[in-house]
Amino acid sequence: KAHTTVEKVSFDLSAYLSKQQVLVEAALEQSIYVVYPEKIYESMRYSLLAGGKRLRPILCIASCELCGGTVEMAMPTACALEMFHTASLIHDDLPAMDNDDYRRGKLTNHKVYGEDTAILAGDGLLAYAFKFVVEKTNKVPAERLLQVVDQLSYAIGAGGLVGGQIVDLASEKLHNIDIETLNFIHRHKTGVLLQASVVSGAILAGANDEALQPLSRYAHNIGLAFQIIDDVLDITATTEELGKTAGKDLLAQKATYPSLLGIEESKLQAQELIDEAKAELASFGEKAIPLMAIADYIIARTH
Ligand code: GRG
Repeated sequence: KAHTTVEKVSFDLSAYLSKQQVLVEAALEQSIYVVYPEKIYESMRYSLLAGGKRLRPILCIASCELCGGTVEMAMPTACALEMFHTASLIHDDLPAMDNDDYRRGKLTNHKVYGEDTAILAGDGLLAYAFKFVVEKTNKVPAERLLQVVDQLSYAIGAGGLVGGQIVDLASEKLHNIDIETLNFIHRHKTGVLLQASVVSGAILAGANDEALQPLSRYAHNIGLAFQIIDDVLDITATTEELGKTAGKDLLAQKATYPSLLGIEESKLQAQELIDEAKAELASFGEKAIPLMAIADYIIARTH
């Protein structure tokens, strides 16, 4: 298979990720200023700049570069993707949803600013993300920008994040959910935005369908693998921290990939998805090394 040859090329992924993270962080830092009414801008900035891996922006930039575009072309969309992601996390953490006190190692938005402001901070980020893409993107034809806006709006709506979240909420009340429902939830809560990240980067660079299709399948596969690994890490971290009984309790409590398939089978399936994702990139040759390495990172990550 073609991807085994590229694996031999040495590529320092952690250096690549840190470099991209620094660029994204700098762009995000400048994306929102605090003006009157200060409270809303402060709360939007609080969550947007609370850290995180910046995976979606990095995927967008990598895909844009793979298709012949530049970092500059992709950056406003990359920032918008992080704004969407952050908005969804703020809302997900609310008492009416997951009711979490901590996110990215810091107090959640509603814990700091109150529930009312946290709802508005999510709304503000959602709206501003579109404005940011339209206003800040340079050197990209308007038609491409329109396609990007189409991709993004689909990904955050009922066809994506919102749709995944509502099925997730409904399934929490059930004891057993099947693997199809679990796949639906993760595909929509995670996969669709990762897909939009990769596809919008490629669109900005002017990629044609021949390039967009395999990239879209790549993103779909890494999205599901990402979630499977997340579930596995949840169990293994709980077992390490609190002992075997706690790990088993967690396995029994929630419908996750490890609880439906077992830990080993879950890892195998994730590896298969990663292999398939990398195979999709074969026709791009060495230029696809960053995206290949990101796929490997998803399965190798430990937190
Ligand atoms: C407001 C757009 C919007 C949606 C509302 C609340 C909701 C509907 C959807 C929730 C979606 C959700 C919480 C998905 C989980 C996505 C996920 C995999 C989060 C973890 O992502 P990482 O690991 O996190 O990339 P960091 O912190 O590194 O960015």
